[in-house]
Amino acid sequence: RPRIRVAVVFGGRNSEHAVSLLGAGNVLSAIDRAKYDVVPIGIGTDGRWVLAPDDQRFEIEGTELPSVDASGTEVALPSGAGALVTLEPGRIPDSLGQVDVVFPMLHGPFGEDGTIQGLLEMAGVRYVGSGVLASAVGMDKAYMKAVLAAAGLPVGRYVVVRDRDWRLERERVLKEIEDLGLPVFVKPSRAGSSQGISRVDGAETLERAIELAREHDPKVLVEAAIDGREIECAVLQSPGDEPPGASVPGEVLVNDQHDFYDFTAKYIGSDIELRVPADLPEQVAEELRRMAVRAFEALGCEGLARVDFFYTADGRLLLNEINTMPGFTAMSVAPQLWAASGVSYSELVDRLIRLALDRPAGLR
Ligand code: G1L
Repeated sequence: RPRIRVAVVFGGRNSEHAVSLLGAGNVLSAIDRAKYDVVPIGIGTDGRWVLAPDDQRFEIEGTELPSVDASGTEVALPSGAGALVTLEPGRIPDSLGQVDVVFPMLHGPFGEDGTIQGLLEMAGVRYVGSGVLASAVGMDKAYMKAVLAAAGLPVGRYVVVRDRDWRLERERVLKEIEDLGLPVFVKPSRAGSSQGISRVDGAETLERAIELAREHDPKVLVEAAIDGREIECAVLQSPGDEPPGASVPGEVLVNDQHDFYDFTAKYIGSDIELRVPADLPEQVAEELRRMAVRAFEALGCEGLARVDFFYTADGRLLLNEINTMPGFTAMSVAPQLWAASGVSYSELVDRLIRLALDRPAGLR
């Protein structure tokens, strides 16, 4: 039986380059080499695609974050079968080559926002994880909230501040935000990370927070703060016609001086703790898992997603967000939740690849 060729694509021109490499490094180590031939493809911070050496260990050294080594063999082969490509600004690849399946591990703009998925659709190459629409919706918090709410799922109150509204109708926008009360969280609507996010406790810092978020995205989301425990659940597509499955829920405990679950806390510092399973009444855990699956289906997700909730003191569950490309090192939340649910990291990687290979071509 011919071995299956899997291209793992990682890196990219965005702030989460290093996060992507850490995840890709873990996938490269966990992937079953007896079943799969692996083609590691790195995208440098300059946007160049390179065929990376397969022995690469992506680790944080001191405070130095890992980055794609641009000295790798540049991926530039003729078009048609067997071809891989160089991606330069303003040029799209001729072909993504002779691989059976691509495992995209790219965060943020040009990664999890549906663009690489679209590129792969056009090239007729199968890939792991959600498709174009779910990826794009999952990347844009304003649309994500709208889709979740339209599916009847409980989301917190929020205001979307679009570029034009902010420039021309600021007073009206500020009034609308006032109705959310304080504190509020101000976030770029689309951004791969926690960058540009701030918590606003007083009206005098709101405008500054919006301006900061606008440095990352002209579309900004302002959310009413929700006082509740942070519970997360991972949803995994099932083979065939079986409905997706939900992991045991876990609770994220942030135990430090960080203002909230910020970029450093999330990826570099180890000052967050995941309690698995979350200490919840049985019916609440069951309801949460059902809601997680409904969220997955509302966006039309595929493969894996992580769904984040708030559980309030008065016993309500609210959906905070769904992440179609959650952190994916073996120690990340979604893999940990599946490990606690009986699916090891390497099994998870294998299941995701098989789901992608089994995916029918065309519309779904
Ligand atoms: F398996 C999926 F769904 F395809 C998948 C793909 C990528 C899940 C999670 C990720 N995560 C990432 O690519 C990352 C950018 C967070 C790096 Cl770990």
